[in-house]
Parts: sequence; structure tokens; C-alpha cells
Amino acid sequence: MSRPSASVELPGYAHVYSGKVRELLAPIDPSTGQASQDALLLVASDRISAFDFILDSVIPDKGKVLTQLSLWWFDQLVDIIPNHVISTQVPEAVAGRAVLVQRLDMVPVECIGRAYLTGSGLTEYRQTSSVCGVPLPAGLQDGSLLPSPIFTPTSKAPIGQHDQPMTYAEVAAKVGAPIAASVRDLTIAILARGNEIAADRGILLADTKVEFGLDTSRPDADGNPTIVLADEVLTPDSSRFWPAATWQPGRAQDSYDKQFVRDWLTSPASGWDRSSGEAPPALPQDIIEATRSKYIEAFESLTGRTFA
Ligand code: PZK
Repeated sequence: MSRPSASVELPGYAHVYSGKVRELLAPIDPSTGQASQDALLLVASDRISAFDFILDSVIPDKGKVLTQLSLWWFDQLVDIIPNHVISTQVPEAVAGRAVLVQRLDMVPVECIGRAYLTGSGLTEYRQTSSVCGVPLPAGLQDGSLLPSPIFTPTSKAPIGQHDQPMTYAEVAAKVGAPIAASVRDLTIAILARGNEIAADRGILLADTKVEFGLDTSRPDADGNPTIVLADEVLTPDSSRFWPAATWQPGRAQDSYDKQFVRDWLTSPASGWDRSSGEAPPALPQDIIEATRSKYIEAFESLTGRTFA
């Protein structure tokens, strides 16, 4: 898979980085012409990935729905951790799908919390009875609820490669014991809070990836930098959302948001062979529309708000 290129160009902003479905820009100071060292514009696109491919089709409003959901979650989490949001006043071209954020020194660990066992965690469990050095009880199946949420960090790999599992000791060696303990506890607390809130709204949050940054301008009483929640949080792009109604350990779970996409791509109708290495075909309009409805349904169920 090749690195995505810049797809938003905004006057007054410099391109910094492109992820799979989002981009980072830096505001340019009009007086100096220099990119800001203090702020970034985080822009979500309407692109979607499936089976490790970025699809040609876009899901209209996906970037807006996920940005608005992330902002809502930041508010639900402020008593646990401060976040990087400075302002939602952004250029008209990216209205609703971009946020001006505080530029932080990022903690170089992908912080993953798991409340249910699946995916790479399940693979590792079947081989070792543990995940990232965390021992687990015998008899767990695909989709099992874990006794309590666990921290299963990874080191970030380049796009197209898979992130590598780390033990807690490796995280502590990389970022220091105090920050390691904080990001572990925060990751678990964020996922636990997320599931408390989602529980009576029909959604299970199986796992999540969160990213933290350090605000060195805000030392705490002991002189340590403030840890700030960055990136997006508890969206279907950073977390596995499962419909609670059909959860059943012992099989692969339905995906709340991408099930229509996966089912169509793996059906004879798509004409696509997942094992061919070929890029998947464009999605039919009804699959795009049904998937858009799932993102909006997740937003509305969780927040109790109407997506305008
Ligand atoms: C930052 N990413 C990942 C996210 C992308 C890439 N507040 C911040 N300060 C400094 N760096 C980052 C952030 C944030 N968030 C985030 N990489 C660096 C990322 C979204 C789109 F292209």
C-alpha cells in the first residue's frame, strides 16, 4: 500500500502529514510565513478502509460524523484527562470535519485497550495464553469479555505494515516508568468509561487505540509534563464497535459500521478475491448509503443528538 498524498489544500495552512483517512496541517503565521509550532489542524476525510485497503469509494459525511463523535467523547472524558482541542472554528472547506489542536510531544506508543478479545489479541492469546505480557484465563473465545480491560500497546509501524506488540516493560523502557504507568491507566480508564456510557446505547467497544501527547509547558506539582489526550477518541476508526444485540462469543462479531462493506466485498456480487492482492472495487450506491446510515446511527445512539 502506498502512502496517501495530501488531499486537502487550504490557503494559510501547510501540509504536515497524511494518514490513511486523515491529515494534519499546520497554520501558517501570516506575519512570518512560518508554520505554527503550537497548533495543528486535524482533518478527517470521508475515506474508508476495509481488509487493510483504502477504498476508492467515499462515505459522505463520514469525516464530519467521526469528528463530531470524537469531540463529544472528549467532553465525556474531561474528568479523566484533558484533550488537545483548541477550537472547532476551522476553514469553511473543512467545516465540521476538522479541529484545531494543540501541538504536543507525542508519546511514541500506540496505546491499545481491550475489553473483549479478538483480532491480533486473540491470535497472541491462542499462542501464549497472554497478550502483550498480560496473562489471561484459559477458555476465552473470539469475542469473549475479558475479566477486566487490559493494556496491549504496540510500536507504530509505517503505513502498510503491521504494528508490533510491546510488553509493558518495553513501554516503560521507552518512555519511562511514570509515563508508562499513566498511559496504561488512562487507556484502560478511557475504554472503561466508554463502555459504561455505550452499554445502554446498544454498542460494545471491544477495543480502542488512543494517542497521548505531553504538554511540557504545563508541568504538574512534581515537575512532570501534563499528559493530554490527542488524535481522535472512541470512534469506529480507532475502536471496534460491535452491535450489542448480536454479540456472541465463539465467532467473529458483526462490525457495527463496516459489516455491509465487508459482506458485499466478500460476496460473489463484488467479483473481488480478497486473497488476490488486487485493490477492491468501488462500492455500489446502496452499500455506501447503508454504511453512511450506520455511522450516523452510532453518533445518534451514543450522543443522543441528531446529526444535522
Ligand atoms: C500527531 N498524529 C497521528 C493523526 C494524521 C496523523 N496534537 C498533536 N500534536 C502533535 N502531533 C500529533 C497530534 C495529534 N493528534 C498525530 N501524528 C502526529 C495522525 C491524524 C492524521 F495524518
